[in-house]
Amino acid sequence: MEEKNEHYDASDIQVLEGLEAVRKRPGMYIGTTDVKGLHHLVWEIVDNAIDEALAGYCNNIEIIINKDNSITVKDDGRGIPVEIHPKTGMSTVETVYTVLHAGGKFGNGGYKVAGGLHGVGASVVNALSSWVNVRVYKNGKIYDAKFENGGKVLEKLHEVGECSIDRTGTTVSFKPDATIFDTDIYNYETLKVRVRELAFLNKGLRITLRDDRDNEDTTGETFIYEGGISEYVKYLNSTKTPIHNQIIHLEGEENDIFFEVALQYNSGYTDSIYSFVNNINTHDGGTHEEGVRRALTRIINNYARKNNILKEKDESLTGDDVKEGLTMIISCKHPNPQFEGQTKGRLGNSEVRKLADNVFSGEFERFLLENPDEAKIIVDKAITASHARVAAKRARELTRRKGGLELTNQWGKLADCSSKDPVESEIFIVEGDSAGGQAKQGRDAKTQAILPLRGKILNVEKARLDRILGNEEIRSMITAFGTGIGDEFNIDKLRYHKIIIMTDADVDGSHIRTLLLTLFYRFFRPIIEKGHVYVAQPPLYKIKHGKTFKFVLTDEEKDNYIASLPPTTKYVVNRNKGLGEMDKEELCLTTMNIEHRTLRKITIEDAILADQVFETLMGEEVEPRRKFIEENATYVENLDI
Ligand code: 1YM
Repeated sequence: MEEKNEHYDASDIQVLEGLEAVRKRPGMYIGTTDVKGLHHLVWEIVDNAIDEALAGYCNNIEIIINKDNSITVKDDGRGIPVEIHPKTGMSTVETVYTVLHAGGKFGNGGYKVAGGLHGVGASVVNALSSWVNVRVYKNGKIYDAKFENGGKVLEKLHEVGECSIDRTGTTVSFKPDATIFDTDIYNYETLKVRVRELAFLNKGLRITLRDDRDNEDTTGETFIYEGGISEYVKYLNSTKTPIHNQIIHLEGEENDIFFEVALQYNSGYTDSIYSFVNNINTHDGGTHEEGVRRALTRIINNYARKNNILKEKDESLTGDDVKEGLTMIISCKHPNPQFEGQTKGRLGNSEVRKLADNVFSGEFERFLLENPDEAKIIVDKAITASHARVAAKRARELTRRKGGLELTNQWGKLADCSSKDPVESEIFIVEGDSAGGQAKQGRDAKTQAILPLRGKILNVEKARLDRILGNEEIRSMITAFGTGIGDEFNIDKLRYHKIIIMTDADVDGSHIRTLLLTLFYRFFRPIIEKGHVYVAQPPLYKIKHGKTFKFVLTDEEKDNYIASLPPTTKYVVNRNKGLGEMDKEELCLTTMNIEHRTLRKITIEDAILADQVFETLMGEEVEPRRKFIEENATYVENLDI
């Protein structure tokens, strides 16, 4: 301390005590001292540059990971003020970098970040670094200040040269203190994800990220998005299938609170809704998100009713219905945000709810009126979601009410396997009581469960999904799976790792398969995605000659087999129409026995196709149905039209 210069006085003691408090309890200031905390330091410095961009003075930010794992952040803003600050007697640069909570006192206006106030993070970074260098370009001059060992002044702010009068900005380099952090190695990808996000959230701001550790000649990667959050939505939807072309972008401002939303629906069933306040992700939502959700639900309902898409008797669409397949970014810039909740991930300002609702409803309603085609797509999507929701609820109630497994051996009931190990357990869903009976007699009772379905109840064209879920065998199937359904679904509880659909090779069989795949796709999608669903392949032909016979799966196999017989051989070919045409030994040997059978694994594409077939078969209009069946004749095998 003796090395300190003559300016050392009572206020300096306060300063050092302040920084010492940060070093004693770093968690209180940056959350953790693991790799997350290490990266947090970068954002504390970058935030000051972003604030300068939000204030309208900075267009370019550069972040460099240096060879020694120190970080450099540069901006082309006004430069941190250099004059002596009346309260501290130090330059403002030093004040910002050594006095805790300094920023708020000096920054006038602007948007404050989550941790607290403008510029506050700089002193925290200094306290947790082994050295910090600050360079300011301002007034045609270049100034440096240097700190070491957790914020002790090594060189007070002083002029080091001259620059063009147009050249302004701040460059900060720092090396995190290795005695405080668990690791001192920065991860480029971690930085890149947030840099990209910051570029999306601040349209037109150019941010470059560079890693000099392996090679100093790299130019790094530059992120700049003139479209802002609309480009964010486009980026998020790039791996999905958008169902309308336009990305809807709405914005408004009131009392210095700036609010914007971008959204686009995709064909998926989950939503990707992210909200931000002053560039901070509000994981737990808050008033800005509530305002938008409320307005979105109300406006879509109003539009659907006005245009008679939703009839008087119809139930209203819920918030869940209108967010299915929705990709949306909500961004709010607020001069005085109140962050609430345990992780401060929720915006609390009540005035924002009204503002968000007003801005969103006005602009979104206008969009729907001006774009009737897109409006129809969006409303239809929500209505389909509401049907699925009602069906899932009904199914849940029904499976709950019936409860328990019915493990009796009567027709139409599940014959379970004795193994409790899902990995080796299989369930055959068999069309028809007679084939079901045969399968039960010939199965390997240890690992193979059998559930017969009575075909007549499953008249796909006439039954709606919710009615199908009311069907008793379907319900025992759902109960047997063990996973639950809808939002209670849990794949870890699946009792059989192979679910095998075994149906006849005719129209009814094809219908039942379509129905089951649709059902799985809508309510048990992960069992398809994880590869648990199969279709059994019963032989198509039985070729008899003398006392021997041979089962084959395809026409090609049949022709090859016949060609391989000696020339005078007499043979008879039977086409297998149904499973019931085989006796139980034949069925089990050819179709169920692990050694001899062929199973086809169902992919998500198979299931999507089945879902479309189902939708079209259910449709009220005859012409599209007819056309669809013609075009998909190979899939909807042998369907008479
Ligand atoms: C690489 C990090 O810190 N840039 C930066 C910081 C400030 C300003 C400009 C600035 C702010 C204001 C006026 C103001 C800060 N200034 C302060 C304080 N980049 C980086 N660029 N002039 C310049 O807010 O009025 C804190 S941060 F407090 F001194 F104003």
